[in-house]
Amino acid sequence: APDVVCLGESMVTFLPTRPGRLADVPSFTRAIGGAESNVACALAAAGHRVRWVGRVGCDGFGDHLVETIAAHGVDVGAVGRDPHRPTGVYFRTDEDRATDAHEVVYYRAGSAASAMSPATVPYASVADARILHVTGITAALSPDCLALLRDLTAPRPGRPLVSFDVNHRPGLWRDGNAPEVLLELARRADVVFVGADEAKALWGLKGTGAVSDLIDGPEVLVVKLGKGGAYVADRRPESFADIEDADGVGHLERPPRVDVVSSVGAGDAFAAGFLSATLRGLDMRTRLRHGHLAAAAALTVPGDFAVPPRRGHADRLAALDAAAWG
Ligand code: KDG
Repeated sequence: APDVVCLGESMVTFLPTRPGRLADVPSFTRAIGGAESNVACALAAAGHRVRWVGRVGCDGFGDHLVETIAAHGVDVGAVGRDPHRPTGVYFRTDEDRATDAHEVVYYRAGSAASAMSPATVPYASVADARILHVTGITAALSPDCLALLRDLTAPRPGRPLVSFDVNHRPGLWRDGNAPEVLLELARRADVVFVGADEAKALWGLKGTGAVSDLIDGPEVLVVKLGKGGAYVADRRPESFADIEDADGVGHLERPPRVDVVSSVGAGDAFAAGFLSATLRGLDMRTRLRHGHLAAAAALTVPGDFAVPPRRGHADRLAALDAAAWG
């Protein structure tokens, strides 16, 4: 049985061969993207048993995704193939280093993955995992995909622990209902990852306390503050002893300083590092540090995914004293 099942759409990703406006970029390099399969590949690299559940077309791009993700050591046996719908694709430009702004265009409306539903993805494909990792991207893909997320995360006996990354992608939400849908899904999860920037854009919240008050369901809430670090609120009663902050509600851990090449995929890497350390029963500070280390790997490559440091290496880096950390 897998330690983690990651469920969501993966896409062939086209990275620009030079900076500038999308309108001016003459050629692109093929890579792969997809928040959930990024998490799956990083968890596999950290030595965990991982399954990716998604849906791709019966086309060469679908083959490429399945083969590449499998080559990272992820079980792809439950990936669906849709004979009528294509594999999703997306293009992006380089980030502006000062503002992080970049252009993204998705060709994924009507994709194979948008046909994921309770009918096409059986609960059995996730039921045997310890953790089910999903994100808010799936909620925006189609009404069927949202119904699937609601079905898989509904309370039921023996359900895997649900990890939910809010992953607000404004370009995918057409109806203006992202704030309510993403809050509903976050509240029913066990572990939630959210960027402070996302919480501000979605719910007008400022400050980790406000986020923690609004998203009041999950036992573990991680609020990511970018260069400011990541904050965890741990509400499991038995683990309050871990918590070191003066206010008694959480812990902030700063990231190592790196020269950022592209921030796309850093959140996925962070989630993978944190979940890996969670599976290993490590304390909250160490979970945050493993998140930061995996994120640092992703931040320093142009693509959406970077292989994180191996487990033993990450353990040694996480054990460096405070001066080595931002
Ligand atoms: O987190 C990185 C993802 O955003 C990227 O790989 C593509 O899944 C993707 C999306 O929907 O934007």
